[in-house]
Amino acid sequence: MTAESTTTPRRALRLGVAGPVGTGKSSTIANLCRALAEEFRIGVITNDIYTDEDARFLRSEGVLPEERIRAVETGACPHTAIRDDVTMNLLAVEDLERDFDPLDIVLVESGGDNLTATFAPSLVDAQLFVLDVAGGGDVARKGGPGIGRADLLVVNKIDLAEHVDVDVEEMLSDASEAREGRAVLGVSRKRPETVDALAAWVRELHRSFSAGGHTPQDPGPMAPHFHADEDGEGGYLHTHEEAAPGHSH
Ligand SMILES: Nc1nc2c(ncn2[C@@H]2O[C@H](COP(=O)(O)OP(=O)(O)O)[C@@H](O)[C@H]2O)c(=O)[nH]1
Ligand SMILES: [Mg+2]
Repeated sequence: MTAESTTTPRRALRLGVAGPVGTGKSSTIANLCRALAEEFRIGVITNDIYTDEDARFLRSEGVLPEERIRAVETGACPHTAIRDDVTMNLLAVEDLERDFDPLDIVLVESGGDNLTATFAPSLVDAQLFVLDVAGGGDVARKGGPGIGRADLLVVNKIDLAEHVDVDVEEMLSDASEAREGRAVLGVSRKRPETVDALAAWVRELHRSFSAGGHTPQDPGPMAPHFHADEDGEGGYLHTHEEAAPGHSH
């Protein structure tokens, strides 16, 4: 066991939530707020490409005071804002922490895209990667930095597994193998015990963070990926090299 220092961090625990579009990042944040809002003062930053849809969804869920949910509109490349140049997000997080001081936890939702997006450790202290069973049982085996090395992999919507012919136990065990034993949780908002397990993981992370015993891990840079042009014609291949600040298209 590592020794935990007695210095308490002044700021909130910053927890990123990444994963492909539609897997349930916003729902995961809503679940966590519902489960933890009485214990922790929580704030939320959402990242959308062009809209504040996710922030509006979360406000409509009524899980937090509306003003504690803010949107960052990232423009064309949603990953850049959570990985290469995190300035917009860091400012948003710091403003939120200042305006609602003291906050205990700030959840940052990435603009969903594909399997490649991860948060820079300079923006978040820890990150969840969210997959769902509807994306197919194989996806957990495909790996990538988020699936392989995020602090926690959430396999969401396990209530749907039987409808899409996915064996949840097998998917979870494949994921565990791909992650070399790092944490994996099967979750459904329709199964309260799974949401409780997710909340317990965050509670433990917060305890460790507050005790000074948590070290942010970098899942690694994004794999090269393809962006379609806005007119739908053509596109470009795009890399985010670890050593290169910013990137060229
Ligand atoms: N059946 C089921 N649907 C879910 C669950 N979690 C999220 N969803 C649905 O999945 C869709 C996408 O969820 P959302 O949180 O917006 O995904 P995001 O794009 O990753 O933020 C929505 O229609 C949700 O209602 C779940 O546990 N079970
Ligand atoms: Mg969302």
